Amino acid sequence: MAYFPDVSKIEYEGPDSKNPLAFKHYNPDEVVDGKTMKEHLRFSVCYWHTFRGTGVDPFGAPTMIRPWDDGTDSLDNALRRVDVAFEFMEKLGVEFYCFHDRDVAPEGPTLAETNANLDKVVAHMKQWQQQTGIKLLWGTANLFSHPRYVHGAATSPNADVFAYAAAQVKKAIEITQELGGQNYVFWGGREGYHNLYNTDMKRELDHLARFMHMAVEFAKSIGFTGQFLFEPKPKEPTKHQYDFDAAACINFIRTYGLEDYIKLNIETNHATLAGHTMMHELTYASIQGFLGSIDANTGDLLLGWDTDQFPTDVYLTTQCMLVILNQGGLAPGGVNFDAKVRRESFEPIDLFYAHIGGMDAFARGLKIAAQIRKDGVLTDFIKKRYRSFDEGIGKKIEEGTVTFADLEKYMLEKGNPDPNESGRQELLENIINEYI
Ligand code: XUL
Ligand code: CO
Repeated sequence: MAYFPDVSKIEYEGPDSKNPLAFKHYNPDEVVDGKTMKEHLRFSVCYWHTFRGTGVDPFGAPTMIRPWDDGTDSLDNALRRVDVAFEFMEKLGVEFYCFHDRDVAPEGPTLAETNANLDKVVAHMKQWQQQTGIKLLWGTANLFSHPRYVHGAATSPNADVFAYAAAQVKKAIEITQELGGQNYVFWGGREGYHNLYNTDMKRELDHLARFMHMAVEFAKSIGFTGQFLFEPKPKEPTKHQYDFDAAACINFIRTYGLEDYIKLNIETNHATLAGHTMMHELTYASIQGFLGSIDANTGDLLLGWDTDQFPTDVYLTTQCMLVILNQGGLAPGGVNFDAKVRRESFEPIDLFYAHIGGMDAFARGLKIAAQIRKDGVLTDFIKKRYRSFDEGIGKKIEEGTVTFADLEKYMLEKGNPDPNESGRQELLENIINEYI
């Protein structure tokens, strides 16, 4: 049975095509900078927005028209949704998907029944994976929707809630392994606080670290070799999330001795909520060896919350791809569209338009970034800008062979520093515009 009867496989038709159901730039097997686009981009569809998004907002009821969904929390409905998801992903031509445990299967009255539901749906997903070749980029656990997690999961003051969350993550790692998942994500959920009058921050952070160590130890014990990823976000749902930004996450990971096991999954709208650009977050994570994967989306310039829109801005995707190419790619991570269609875009076909647009925007970003790098436009300028550290006193500073006293002597003899040079920001912005 076809759930998208009016859509056939989305093909690459090139930049001149006017077909809204075709790629203009994403040409999976085209080689760019030594790898195919498919290998560079490793696109992933997210289950929660694309197959569970209802369009509900704080002011209004669900709007999405999803003819396949009977609106119940039944197992049948969940199993049918898997059929829909795989038809969608196959037609779109993405290689990967991601999900939370609770996106795919209904919660039962007990943990045992919930796990049994999950096993049934996972078996169905596994069949579809085998049939289509679509793979799991990452799995994760939803530790934030159920009321038991009102005060957080691993940072809850209630030890039983911590235990429940641990049981849930154990199962989520098991099913991720069962499906051959290449990564496992921790996003903070409600790990944070609303008020410090009632919060023991030190104890909560210690608990969160203990939780992650247990996850890593469990993964090891079952031979799960996927990469663990921590996803920064500064606020929402709590006022202050502990996984605030890349810097805070890396500090947490290092403080608690988790640096050999966990990298970061960087999301655009989370970066901007933290007052950073995506390029800043990617660069910060990458230079320290922590950039593992990305959640591709975008916020809205005029709205201060996590709108999770599909990325269509080619400047943004170019900046992402510059950093990703600089570090030699994302694998085993990928580009996961943690993005949702607007509640006004309620027809099933909008799901295709949204993903096609995001994939084309990233394909363009990839091609543009590869050309910028090939021409050495930024790298040559930056190399030249720091050349005073390539020899003489600068070289000694970098090598750590001079002291404050040596530098004082050097400057007393020299009298004044060599003159500064222009940073040429406007010129470089003009040059980048020429590529875009
Ligand atoms: C929430 C968010 C999550 C994570 C996975 O803002 O981004 O969907 O990506 O839990
Ligand atoms: Co995300």
